[in-house]
Amino acid sequence: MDEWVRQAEAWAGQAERWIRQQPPEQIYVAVAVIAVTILVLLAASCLKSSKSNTIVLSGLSGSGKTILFYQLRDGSSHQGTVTSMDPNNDTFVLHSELERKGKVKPVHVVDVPGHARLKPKLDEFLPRAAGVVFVVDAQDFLSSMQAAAEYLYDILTKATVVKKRVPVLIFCNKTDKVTAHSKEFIKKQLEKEVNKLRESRNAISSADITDEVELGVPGEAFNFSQCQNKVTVAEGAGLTGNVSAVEQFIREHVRA
Ligand SMILES: Nc1nc2c(ncn2[C@@H]2O[C@H](COP(=O)(O)OP(=O)(O)OP(=O)(O)O)[C@@H](O)[C@H]2O)c(=O)[nH]1
Ligand SMILES: [Mg+2]
Repeated sequence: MDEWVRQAEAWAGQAERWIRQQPPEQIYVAVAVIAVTILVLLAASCLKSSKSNTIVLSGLSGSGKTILFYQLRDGSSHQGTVTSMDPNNDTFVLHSELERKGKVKPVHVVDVPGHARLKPKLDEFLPRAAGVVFVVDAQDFLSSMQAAAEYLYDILTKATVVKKRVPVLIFCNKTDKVTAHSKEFIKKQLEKEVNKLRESRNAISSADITDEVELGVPGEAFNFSQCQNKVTVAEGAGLTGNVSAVEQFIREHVRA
């Protein structure tokens, strides 16, 4: 043990002598480099921890956002809901992860009602979204298809969504019903409708266009893979608790 201490002292002495032999400028540069590196590492870790944990649930009225919100938080549909008049806004650990051991990061979930009057609320939450879930009623899809496409178009052309590449999950809900349409069908129809909207808006004089970002590739039929942000499609049913696709989406974009 003594020998080890002596050896360490000898090394320390050698190091001290070597440092004394170096020109002082070199020492200053080395200290500055170390300090800057520490600062950069600290800033990077702060940035990482300040990454948003907000997931926005959007979609037409009646598509099933509030039931989905309850399923994610409580693992229950609370025996039905009424049309929401205010956003549901809560930070919680996903119900499906309550039993999980180790560190689980809570998620901030906002359910923005589909009522037209409350649409501006979406602009309040989109800038801090780590992801957007766009809920579609897969059972009653055909009658609400145009309105759903318009709402989705509005989200996909928001500068905050495109520039920050906020991922969007189109969640085809109510697939517990046998008459529900498949996610493939819904995806195709929404792409067609968005394409129509894009063409009609491009035909309007550019002075009247309110879209913040142009969608798709000019001259090509629109499809979601042309979006700069990732747009994916999944299916499930909030009412029966089949929401694993949404939970997976959340975990992908809000790291535990
Ligand atoms: N069969 C079935 N019905 C569902 C499902 N999810 C929601 N519903 C029903 O759809 C209706 C609307 O659900 P909500 O969650 O209130 O819809 P919302 O999107 O919050 O509507 P707004 O608050 O008006 O924007 C309710 O009667 C639900 O019971 C589902 O997965 N399957
Ligand atoms: Mg609601």
